[in-house]
Amino acid sequence: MKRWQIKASLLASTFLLFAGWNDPASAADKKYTIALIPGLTTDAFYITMHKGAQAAADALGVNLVFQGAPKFDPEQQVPVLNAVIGRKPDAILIAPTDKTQLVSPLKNAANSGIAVITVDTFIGTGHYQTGSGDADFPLSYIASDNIAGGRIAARALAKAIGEKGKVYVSNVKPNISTTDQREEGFKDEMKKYPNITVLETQFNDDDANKAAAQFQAVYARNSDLAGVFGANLFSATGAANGAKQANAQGKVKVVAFDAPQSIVADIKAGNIDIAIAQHPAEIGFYGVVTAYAHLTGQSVPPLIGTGFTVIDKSNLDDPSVKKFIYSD
Ligand code: T6T
Repeated sequence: MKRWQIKASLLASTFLLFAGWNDPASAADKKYTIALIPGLTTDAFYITMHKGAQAAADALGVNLVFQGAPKFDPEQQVPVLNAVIGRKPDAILIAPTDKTQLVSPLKNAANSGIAVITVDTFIGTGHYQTGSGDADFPLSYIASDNIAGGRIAARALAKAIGEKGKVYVSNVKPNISTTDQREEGFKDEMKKYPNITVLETQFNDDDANKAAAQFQAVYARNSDLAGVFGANLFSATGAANGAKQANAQGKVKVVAFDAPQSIVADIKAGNIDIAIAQHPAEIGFYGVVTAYAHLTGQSVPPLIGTGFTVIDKSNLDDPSVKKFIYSD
């Protein structure tokens, strides 16, 4: 190699080295930290969401932190959120446990430069980046279509009870976006069935034992009770347990939202008729991908919808269905 050739190649490599410092591509080489704050840590729904998020984080070389409270409760979630904000992650993915109580703590996160995305649940109206209202600042909302899910539940329960009789919704508590919308979709769809009466909703505070006791109380007042819609994992599990304790399993039909292993076992045993599985792994996966896209300068959609898989006795061993059963 001639001397000028050596000089030229040295120059070229030096240039490349320095160009790398300012090259936007090197921004993508930065190790981003994304925090995922679930509604609560011990729920198979969020455990499965975490798995999906971790798969995306591994693929993208992102550092994923999973931190949450042991109960689905804004009073416990806000201190967790504040601790996470203190660690200054690049982005926060959060399932807010209340539509209004999480607005101001999340605004603090956004004001300190952290990208905020909500997964599963939303704050405000769930319409983000509209330029109106005080809760449109999150970049994106990634979730199931919960109104549609409530409608699916209503149709399934109506069919199971021969389109007549008394039913009620076992629900968590008001002001949670997901479960509010499921109840709304369910009740609206039930208007199409004139011979079905929807009794007063029973709120269980995400406590399956309370949901079981409520089943027994409603059944004691209404021996002709035909069905229950359990609007989330603990509501459905509790309703099915209540039916067993009251010796009403099979007689009172139960439609469950969510599909952990235990609910699938209840379908096998005939205690639950149908489970509407959400796709929490997809929610977690797209959550991380969306945050990463934003952090690396891409535009992101304000809403990403994931689907459902309806599970009953006829399909629960089908591999294309089985993959949507939640991990414990
Ligand atoms: O149904 C899910 C979730 O979508 C909801 O927001 C809260 O409850 C679950 O986590 C199930 O327990």
